[in-house]
Amino acid sequence: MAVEQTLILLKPDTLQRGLIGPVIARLEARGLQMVGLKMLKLDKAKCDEHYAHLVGKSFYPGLVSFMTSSPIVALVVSGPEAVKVVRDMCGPTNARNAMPGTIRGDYSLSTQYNVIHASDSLETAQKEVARFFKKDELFVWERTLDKLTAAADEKK
Ligand code: IDP
Ligand code: MG
Repeated sequence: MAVEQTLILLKPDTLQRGLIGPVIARLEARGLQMVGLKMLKLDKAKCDEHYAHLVGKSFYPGLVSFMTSSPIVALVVSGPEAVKVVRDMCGPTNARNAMPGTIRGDYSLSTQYNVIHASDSLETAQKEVARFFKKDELFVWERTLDKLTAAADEKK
């Protein structure tokens, strides 16, 4: 079971609706580890690069104006099979088809305003992580708090 990193974008609708915290809480509660976390504003060039597979679609101009309308939050999370795990947590693109319990299924009724982007394959994840994060913005860290707590609390 491979430990993977995947890229997540919390879209402008998530910021506007005050749902950044609840969405991140779900990722953390699932056991995924935060490796990178920042707020940024997408520009058209970056949007064209990120959504290259959609340039030319009739909805694309609307998607660009949505994605560049407010800041977004970009995250890299890590965990066992994280790419598939996070995609499954998101649910399908059209949130009306997403099951309750998924992020899109619980927070959206829209195809476009669907709260979250997540990389769709390991290969895409590697490209997308590098698109949004420099190496020194990624932190690979150990869950040491349990060990530290046990050691600290032993001292009377
Ligand atoms: P994904 O986000 O589930 O991977 P993609 O097909 O890669 O879906 O599309 C990227 C984003 O473009 C979607 O999350 C959604 O915001 C938007 N989008 C995709 N299809 C449509 C559409 O038919 N109408 C409006 N927006 C769309
Ligand atoms: Mg996609």
